[in-house]
Amino acid sequence: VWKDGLRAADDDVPSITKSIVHHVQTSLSRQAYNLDDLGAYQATALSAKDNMLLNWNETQLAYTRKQPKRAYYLCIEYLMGRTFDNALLNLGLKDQYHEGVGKLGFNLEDLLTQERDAALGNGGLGRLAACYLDSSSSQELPVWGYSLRYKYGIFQQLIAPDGSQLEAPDPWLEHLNPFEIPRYDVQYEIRFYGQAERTADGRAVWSGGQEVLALAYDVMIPGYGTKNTNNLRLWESKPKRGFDLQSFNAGDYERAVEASNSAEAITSVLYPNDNTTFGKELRLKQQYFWTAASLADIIRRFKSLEKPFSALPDYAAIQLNDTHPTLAIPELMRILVDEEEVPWNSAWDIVTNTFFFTNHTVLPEALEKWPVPLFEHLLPRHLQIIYDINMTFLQSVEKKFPGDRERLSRMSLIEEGFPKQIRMAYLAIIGSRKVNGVAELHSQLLKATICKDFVEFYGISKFGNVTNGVTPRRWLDQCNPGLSALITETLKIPKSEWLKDLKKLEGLIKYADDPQFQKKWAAVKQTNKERLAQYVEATLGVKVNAKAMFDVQVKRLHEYKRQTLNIFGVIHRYFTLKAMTPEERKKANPRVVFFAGKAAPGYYIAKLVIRLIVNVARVVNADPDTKDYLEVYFLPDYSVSLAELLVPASNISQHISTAGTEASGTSNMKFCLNGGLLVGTVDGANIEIGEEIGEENVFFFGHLTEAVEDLRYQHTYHPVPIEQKCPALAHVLNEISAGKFGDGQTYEPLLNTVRHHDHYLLTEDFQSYIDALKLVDEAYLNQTTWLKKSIITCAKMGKFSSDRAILDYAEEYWSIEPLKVE
Ligand code: DL6
Repeated sequence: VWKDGLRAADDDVPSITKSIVHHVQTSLSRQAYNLDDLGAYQATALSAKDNMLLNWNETQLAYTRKQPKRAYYLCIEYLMGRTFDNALLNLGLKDQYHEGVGKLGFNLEDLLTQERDAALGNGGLGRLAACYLDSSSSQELPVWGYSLRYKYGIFQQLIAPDGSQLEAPDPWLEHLNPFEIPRYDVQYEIRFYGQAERTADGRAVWSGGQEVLALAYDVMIPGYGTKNTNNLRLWESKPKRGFDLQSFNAGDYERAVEASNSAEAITSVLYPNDNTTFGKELRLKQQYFWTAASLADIIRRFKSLEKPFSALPDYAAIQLNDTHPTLAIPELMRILVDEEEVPWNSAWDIVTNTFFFTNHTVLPEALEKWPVPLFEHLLPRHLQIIYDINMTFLQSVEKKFPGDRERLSRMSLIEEGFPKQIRMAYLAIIGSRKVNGVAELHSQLLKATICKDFVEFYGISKFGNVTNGVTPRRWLDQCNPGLSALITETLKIPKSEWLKDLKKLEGLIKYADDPQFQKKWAAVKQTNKERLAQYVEATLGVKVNAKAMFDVQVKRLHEYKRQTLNIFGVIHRYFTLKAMTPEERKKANPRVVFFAGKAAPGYYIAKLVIRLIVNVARVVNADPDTKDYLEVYFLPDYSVSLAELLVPASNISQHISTAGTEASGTSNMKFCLNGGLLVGTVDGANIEIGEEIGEENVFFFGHLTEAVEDLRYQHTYHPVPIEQKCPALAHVLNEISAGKFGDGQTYEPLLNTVRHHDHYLLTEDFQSYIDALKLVDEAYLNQTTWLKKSIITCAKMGKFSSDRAILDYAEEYWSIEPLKVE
């Protein structure tokens, strides 16, 4: 029996309390009478896990029995956030657990906050992967994720007394993790270094070097309103042989544990870089360790079907999420050619029909290249394979474009230089069946830049677009229960219907002008703002004016994302308010500006931006003249959980990258889905959001992508002093220099990025940005039209459900079909 189509009816409250108490006494070996919130959370989560396990087992059994084609999503980051609340929602057991936990003297909301975020990702790329897993289960698609079980996730961000970012480790596995299953029965040996000897038959033997073990941990991914529960398999590195007994016996303990430390180091920490490469050997080791273990697992599963290797593409689609897993291409060639004795050409056919590649950025600094000497040292056989692939590929290019030597050198997998470098994106393109970008503009830019030669070589049909999406379960229902309830009540259909078919939100449009509905809509937003204000008070000890407009920019700190434009805009606003008489000020729209986000620890300029924001906040918030009209906060340690508080509370959010730099953006989708309006440039998915909800509901500003190249040229070759180009911005920069917000010298390197070259074109966009913010103020004064915009924005966001995106991948790329677990 299923209630609301969501769950088996035997999960009643008494059974739930019984199972929680059982876990307290057995799994935790504790007594119920002196249990704290942490213990109560662990026992309750273990009880929910039992429920998930049944579904997970049945799902895996169904896949094994019915042998559908499966997709494997290889992503080096999964930014999962908390699992528990999502698990209860997807299982349809939230109310029962609420009551059951209450009967035991606890409050479910308190227990939920005991869970630490699984922060195994940096930003958009990792969070997208997490949304896609949720959607794959919810859409009953046979998809598994593969990644690494980092012992330390993204660092915890602290703010030092001088305002700068400090980093602390994130030991997220310190306590029991109720949601993972160690699989001691699933282990693979992975080799590094050593020698590769070619044999006469075109194969090779790779031997020697270091061998480590990959041990699997499974994380269950429950679907919403279905039993289907997919799997995320995370690999942990282990030494193959505990420690070196000989050294140990000789009393050399350091040496004895050296090998084991070096093995364990592979999955010890997530690299904290977003949209930039990090050419370290350990990073390359991580990439190979993960792709080799995942492929070994996929091939073992395929071999159990007892089909010829030529059938691999009929049973497996492997998605390369950005270039990080590109080593899977030469690794599959190695397995097929060296181990399974498949002839080279047949192996290449199999490979190029199995892999799919998504690019997530056109920023040159994020394009992965590995120096040949480093690569050869770590993976000697893979280098041979890459050279062989390159030779055959360049021969075919030569055949199509005879005598075009420039083209050959442009398209080669090996970039000439000292040292030579391997171009991973090119390897991913030529080794994949299809390639896509993550928003319309981004996919167009890809075809015109990185992929241009490849489009000319392969034809356009190999290159497509899948616009990103976000899961409405976490990013509406879970984070904004008030809005979810209002939507369900208004649409008069079960929640489970619109949450799985987000276009149904369009049913709200007819209420957009209804004063009663608007009132309820506004009340939900106000409650969410107060909830955020309480959080700020609890963490920063300051009272926020929750009646003011909440203006939010939260994302990784990056020059291209232009948090600088925002903070310079804030300073400009502050000066404008200061220059007003008290009477004039009373007409101003009070605004609270929130920033949050982490900077890569080695990214000097990004860290300076944080420092500036914190110090501007100190000055502005302490000024009695302007305090009622402008507040600024930098909320430390941005995370998925913090986003779940910020997103529902925004009146406007800012997505203001230089045109052509943000591949898509996904938080823009989350804010709009929660009825927050968007201030943005004509970039990434902002454009498609504008197309869906109507440009009149978005505050667009700034130059278009087509103008960017020319403007940069002007800045380099015909620079105009900033005082002339943009006096308002020049004034802001001069005041910072003069020490208005603490020692001006500190910020000079940051200010100089704008004064000279201005690669991200702040001077070009500043005035139109200020004008757009002015329009926001005017629009906000008329709450009736504002609320209408807010309602329409939410109602028209159906396209941006990750369910739509994952179905696009399933149909247009992977050719997999839903398989319902009965
Ligand atoms: O596609 C997900 C996300 C986009 O929304 C962002 O616009 C884009 O910046 C981000 N890209 C990366 C690139 N990572 N690497 N390497 O994170 O992807």
